Amino acid sequence: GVVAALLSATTAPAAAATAVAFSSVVPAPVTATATPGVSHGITASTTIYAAPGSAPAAAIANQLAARLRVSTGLPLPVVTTVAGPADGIALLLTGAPPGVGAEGYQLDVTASAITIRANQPAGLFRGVQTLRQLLPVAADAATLQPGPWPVPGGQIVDHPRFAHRGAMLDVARHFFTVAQVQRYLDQLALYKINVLHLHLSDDQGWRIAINSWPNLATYGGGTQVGGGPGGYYTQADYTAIVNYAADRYITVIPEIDMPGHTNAALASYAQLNCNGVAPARYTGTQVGFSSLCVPLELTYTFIDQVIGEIAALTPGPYVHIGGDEASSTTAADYSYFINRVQQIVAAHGKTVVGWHDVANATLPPSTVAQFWGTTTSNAPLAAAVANGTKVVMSPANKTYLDMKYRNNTRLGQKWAGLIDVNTAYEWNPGAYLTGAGETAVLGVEAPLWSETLVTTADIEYMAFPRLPAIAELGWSPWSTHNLTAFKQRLGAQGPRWNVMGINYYHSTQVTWP
Ligand code: TNX
Repeated sequence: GVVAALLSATTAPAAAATAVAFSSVVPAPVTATATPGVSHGITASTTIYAAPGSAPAAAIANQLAARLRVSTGLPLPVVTTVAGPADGIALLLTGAPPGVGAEGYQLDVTASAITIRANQPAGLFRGVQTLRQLLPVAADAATLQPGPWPVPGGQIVDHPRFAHRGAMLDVARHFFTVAQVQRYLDQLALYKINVLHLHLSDDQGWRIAINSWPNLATYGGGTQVGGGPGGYYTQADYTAIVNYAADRYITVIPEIDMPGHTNAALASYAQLNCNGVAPARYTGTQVGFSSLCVPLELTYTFIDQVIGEIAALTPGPYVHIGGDEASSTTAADYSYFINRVQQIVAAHGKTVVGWHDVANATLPPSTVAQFWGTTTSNAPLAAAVANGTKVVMSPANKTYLDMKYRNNTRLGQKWAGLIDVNTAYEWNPGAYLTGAGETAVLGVEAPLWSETLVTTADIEYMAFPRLPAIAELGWSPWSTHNLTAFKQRLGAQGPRWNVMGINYYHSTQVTWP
């Protein structure tokens, strides 16, 4: 079966000296069957064929062409006039196995052609990411490279295990610019991540302009951990992020964290405080000290207007309401508050996501709970799941990209433990949390909290190489799960990160070529 296919692919002779192993793809495909001795070279005569009549297919073809022209210098014309497989690279919306769903694809590499077939454009996009990993590392370079550009022959049939494969970026503790977020989106796309969860507000900063409450961004966004200048996204900036993500078939989930983690909002508007007094802005890293004023009716007008503006800017189905660490809110107030906020989000046509703490309130089955605990059982969450709630798995001791790799890691925290590659990879999201089996799990997400992170290099150092481990847990069938094989494939990504300029932790648990 799958394992045999992967093993035979591993031992197949390389089609050319510079060709990559057919089985080196991360996340591991469902099936990968090499055709020994066969390869297809991308050359000056290669044309990229996009499914006729599909603007998204043409856009994906143009993205691929633009990327490869930089490193190969080849013309790689894109045409939309040929329906069938032809010499070159064909991106087709016909002939894919129905079972691969909306994001799956079939990739065939023969001596004469490379063909990706999918049911939906999203599947073409994912298949193109696989094709990129089958090209020599130099294809990922930002400068002209000599080639040649062989792609090893064979067939991959592939689709995701889970619908939700996310990464969270905390832009509140330290602000990151649109360009920095876009760079991260490029990296997420390589590993078939399909959700970017943006943590847009916290005690230390409010990061998105709200027209009806302008001080949130202009004052509440004006600092960050350590007291730097902070920053915020204009609504046009946010839309630019959403669109850039959409071009990579990534859905943005905006989070406004409440009722706790709200000092930046409370500092911006005195009238939101129970005592009518605005606190000072906060630049430390403590949690749990702030709360919106639950008995105050203005609180819900505020939330309605904030969620309304954000929902209108967000094409995806979800709005994340946080709900974590509300230790300055009584249990009764917390339940009342979460109940009202769920109704507000629903009124704006969106589905609620909350950190699993929201299971302490009453959840309709549609509310998604994001598990961030460090244990494998949680009674309120299990009760919500029994009532139909789905779970996104972000166990902090496995998926938290802000945890240190080891004691002397310069960045990060260690409250949930040290996390190196073995720990990040060795758990089964569909069989981890008591009462939340495979069918209750919507997917996985790797949060990156930014108390200690300031630069793009900092983001990358914490995300790589652990993010691809979480991405594989989200995409690949459990039958392919194998730590030794994964670490070989992961190691092979290192040279790609080198040519792409991605800063990564050279974990001693991995052999880097
Ligand atoms: C806990 S995880 C938090 C965040 C911190 C993070 C640091 C969660 C829902 N809340 O406020 O940034 O730990 O690791």
